[in-house]
Amino acid sequence: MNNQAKPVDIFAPDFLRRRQDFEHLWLYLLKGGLDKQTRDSLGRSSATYIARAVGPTLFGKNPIPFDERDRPAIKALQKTGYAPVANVFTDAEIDEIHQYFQGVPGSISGGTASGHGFLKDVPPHAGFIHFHAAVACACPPIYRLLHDERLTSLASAYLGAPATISLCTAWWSFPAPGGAEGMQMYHHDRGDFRSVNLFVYLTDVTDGSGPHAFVERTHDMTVLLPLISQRFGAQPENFQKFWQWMEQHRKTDADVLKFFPQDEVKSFTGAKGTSFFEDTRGLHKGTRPTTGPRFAFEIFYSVLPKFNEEVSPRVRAELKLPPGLETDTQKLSPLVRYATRQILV
Ligand SMILES: O=C(O)CCC(=O)C(=O)O
Ligand SMILES: [Fe+2]
Repeated sequence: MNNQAKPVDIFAPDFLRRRQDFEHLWLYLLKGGLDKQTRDSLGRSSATYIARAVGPTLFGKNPIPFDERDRPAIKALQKTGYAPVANVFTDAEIDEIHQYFQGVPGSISGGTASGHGFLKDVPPHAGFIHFHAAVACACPPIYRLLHDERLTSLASAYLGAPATISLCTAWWSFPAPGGAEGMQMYHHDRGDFRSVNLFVYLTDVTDGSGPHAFVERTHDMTVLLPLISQRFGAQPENFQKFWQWMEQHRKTDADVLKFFPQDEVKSFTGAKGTSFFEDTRGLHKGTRPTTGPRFAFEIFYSVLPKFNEEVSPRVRAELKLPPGLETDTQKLSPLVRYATRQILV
């Protein structure tokens, strides 16, 4: 871990009592110190803790409120790890988002490229351009979505605690030469011990333009353990091999298919606007595009903040937003104000 590279005065009386010492310990536990069973348990406990610490201020004595129409989505998330939802952007908003991201710089990576620049500057051999949350949140349709109380309630009800938006990002993936890299290989996210993502396609996504893929029921031990017990319980060697393999951060497609039949791998193709929630503690990847690029957007809702990222919220009142969007923080619903506090103040 990079914290070990920094000189730390281990003889100082406040060593291990400072905020950053605890953040480093927390990240170590999250990113390698604990097995999945323990990580998921910690996620549940931290949700209980946050619900008790924050819930009374937001909702009084009431449980986390959510729209009854979202009950099936919450159930589907619990059971399979994902849930399609109605398109969150209109076609006109998607056009506006495309326009917006042509005019702001992002981080170019993948293939043999790296650097900072605009979409028009991305070289043909690059794999990605990612736009930072501080840039994305000022795009009016995205700003509106970040403040969508119904979506935030859905995410919170699934998490079991008022959600924190720890990240929102838009990114293009390109059909660059070379093999799958980074998030194009199956992996599980470790942004928090408990989290859920909203993904939105901003271009049409076919098999050739890098569909997102997810291995059903791999997100939470309450569903994964019964599944694997049933599948490999009678073969102790395979059972053990599976859990060791699960802890590897990145996995090949061939290895995934050794443990899971193809029909348990959900591949999300769909027209631009396609929107779905997914618990990315489960195995997933963004398939490497082969025939055309893909533009996507995501919001990462978690129970605790993402400690490996600095908080640098934008000031709402300073954003140049069109009328109709609430920019007075004091006037927001308490849940939305709480959820967006890492990104906007
Ligand atoms: O590009 C994709 O579909 C995968 C993205 C991913 O792995 C993530 O957002 O955690
Ligand atoms: Fe991921």
